[in-house]
Amino acid sequence: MQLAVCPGSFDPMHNGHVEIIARAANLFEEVVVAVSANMHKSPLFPLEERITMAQETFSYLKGVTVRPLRPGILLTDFCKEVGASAVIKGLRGVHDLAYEASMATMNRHLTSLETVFLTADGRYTHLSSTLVKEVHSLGGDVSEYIPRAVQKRLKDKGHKGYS
Ligand code: COD
Repeated sequence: MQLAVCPGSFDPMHNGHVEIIARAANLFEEVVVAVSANMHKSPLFPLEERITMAQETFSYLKGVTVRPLRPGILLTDFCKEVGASAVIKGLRGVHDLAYEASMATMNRHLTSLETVFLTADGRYTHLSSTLVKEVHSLGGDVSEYIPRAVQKRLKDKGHKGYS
């Protein structure tokens, strides 16, 4: 069975992530969305809520499951645990490539884990979770960029009081 892991912080998940994961589900029999607990700064959404939003978003897609990527675990060890043969990453441009290529090489050296890069859809190359949060916090409408499961919860946060 071909299984791939799509890891990320997903704080929150946006349509750039959703599009990459949906395409991964066309390539692999099973896709595990690994939601990282290990954030350098405190997330807007707690891990449990980020997992719930991802589960709701992908409930329609056969073969896609959502799991926490617990703190202190290497991605390569997580992939071994779930039996993944590859990691999937989305690339928005050369900036992402520079950052992601070194992680991909390190992961391959650690356990022969391969990374498959999918180029971001043109509609979402400018999109990041940070930008979604910033625009929303300043009163901008980001609803066209985030799945329904995130829209409601982001609205509940109001517009002010977070960065
Ligand atoms: N379009 C397409 N794809 C996108 C877009 C977009 N607009 N935005 C982001 N993506 C993709 C990128 O591939 C990105 O990697 C992924 O979505 C997730 O994005 P984020 O921002 O939610 O996640 P990150 O970058 O914070 O996640 C980092 C990881 C959790 C993947 C990383 O830190 C990790 O692997 N941690 C595990 C610990 C480990 O093993 N460290 C050593 C690595 S060598």
